[in-house]
Amino acid sequence: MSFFEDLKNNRDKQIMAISIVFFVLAFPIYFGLAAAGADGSAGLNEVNMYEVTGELSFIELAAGDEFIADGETLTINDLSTDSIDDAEDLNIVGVILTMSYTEDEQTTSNIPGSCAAVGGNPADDTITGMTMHGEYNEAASGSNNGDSGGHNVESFWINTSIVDEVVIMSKAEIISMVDADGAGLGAYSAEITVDAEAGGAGPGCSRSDAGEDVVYKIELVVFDYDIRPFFDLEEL
Ligand SMILES: [Ca+2]
Ligand SMILES: [Ca+2]
Repeated sequence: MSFFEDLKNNRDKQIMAISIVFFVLAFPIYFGLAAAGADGSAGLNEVNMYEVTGELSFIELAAGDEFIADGETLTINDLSTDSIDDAEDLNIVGVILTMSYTEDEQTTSNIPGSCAAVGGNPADDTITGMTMHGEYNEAASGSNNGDSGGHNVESFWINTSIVDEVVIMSKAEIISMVDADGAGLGAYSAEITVDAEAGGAGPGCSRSDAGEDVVYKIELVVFDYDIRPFFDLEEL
């Protein structure tokens, strides 16, 4: 028996078929009306329930690997969004300086090889990074814990608190919070400072710490946002 013949004779299947047709028609109509109400004629200033989502991407401005002497500062200058094609079309919302480092201390002794025997431990070095862009400066310190480590400096000039959230606001308000509106364009620079500490050593042995090797990367953060009317499916 074909599906249609079966359908003619089977009341349950008829009800099911009618229900399917109803929902197939009803859902697009409901969403169409709701979307029109929330989005279309309502305009930018109408307050509604919106879901704020988006995707982050990163553009490398600079990267390197430098030995920075104890007490010295490495300055990374002359960075600019002028080096990026169509930068003005991108929503550049922040900058991230990523650093990683190890530990290098020298042990010396009058008796060759004796330092390995008498031990001693390295002392922690402090590595401080800073990003600068117009009025937006951010700094953060990390430690190699006498071994290795890494940390980031993250600087954002948008309000990230509403990203991936459902909010009751106007589209204009949301845009003012997540759109950098050109604030990410222009010059950038960064600084990395090392404060090295030498650990203790056993008798007849001494330790020194001249600084630290820091691997760094400076990236712009681009946020491609999406503001959609939000419908609570449980309320349908
Ligand atoms: Ca050290
Ligand atoms: Ca060191």
